[in-house]
Amino acid sequence: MVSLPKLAILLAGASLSQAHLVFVRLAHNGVWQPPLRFIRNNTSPFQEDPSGGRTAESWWASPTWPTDAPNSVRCGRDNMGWANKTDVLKVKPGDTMEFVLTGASLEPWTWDNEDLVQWDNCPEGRGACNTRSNNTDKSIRPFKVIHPGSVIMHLSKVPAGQDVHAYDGSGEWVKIYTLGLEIRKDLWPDVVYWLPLNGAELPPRFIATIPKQTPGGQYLLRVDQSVLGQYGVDPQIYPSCAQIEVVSEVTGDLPKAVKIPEALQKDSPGMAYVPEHWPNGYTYPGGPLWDGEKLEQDYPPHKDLSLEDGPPNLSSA
Ligand SMILES: [Cu+2]
Repeated sequence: MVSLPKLAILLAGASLSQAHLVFVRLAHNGVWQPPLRFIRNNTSPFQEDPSGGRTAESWWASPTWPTDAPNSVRCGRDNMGWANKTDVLKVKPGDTMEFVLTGASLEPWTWDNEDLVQWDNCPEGRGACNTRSNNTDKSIRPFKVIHPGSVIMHLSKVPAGQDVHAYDGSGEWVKIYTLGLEIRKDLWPDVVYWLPLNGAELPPRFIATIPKQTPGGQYLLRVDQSVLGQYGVDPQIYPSCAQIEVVSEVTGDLPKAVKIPEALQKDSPGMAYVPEHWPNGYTYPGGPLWDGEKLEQDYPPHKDLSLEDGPPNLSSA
């Protein structure tokens, strides 16, 4: 019997109340853009889910759930209501795209308060911080990931004849980025280390590359931290979508991969903790990963360890 990582247990309660997050800002080739300029996001304090489902009315940073309205799962509650107010960012294949998140405690209507948030001159070139208090642990807290789970990014091409401002994401999505977990034998028996969570310290950067083979055209670029479902609690979804136009000589379509919300249901691969598959049978959520050439199953690099074999030899770890 494999024990669930202690950290996940400790955080399961917290994740429901205080640990929510929203990706609010992107950098293109390392240049930070104004918050939400290219990202559809409903920054109203209270948001409606048109399905009237589990999140019929939610606080702005509350999670989306797999059974919420399809469009809420794709790009966030009421994202179509904001699509027309969102600009389109021109990019090229090979360009990098980075996203930064804020926590639920940093509401958009407080963003002009410099005691809470800085958007410029942040340490290490990050896209959000609080520099008033020298970036101490307290001040970076709103920018942490406080859930176990992967950060993933997908592209969905706008169908011919449509404009990205009107596209609802009901077509195909292909994953171009995953930051998931590492197996750290020195943490035995809780060997699963979620890289976005980073022990609840400042998270790593979330930087994807637009694959060189990406055909020209308009796309939604979706970023999400899908929180692992466990103990009967459904997975949580924290999607944001940027509107981009890829300027490229390449023609055609992306490989067909997944539909959303179908690929992000609670029984979909990677969305929930499954004891008999943990961790060696674990697959990341959101379908296969496309590197521009190959579309491949997206696994963590954990095949070297079987928990059933007992503690690893730490001297060789
Ligand atoms: Cu949360």
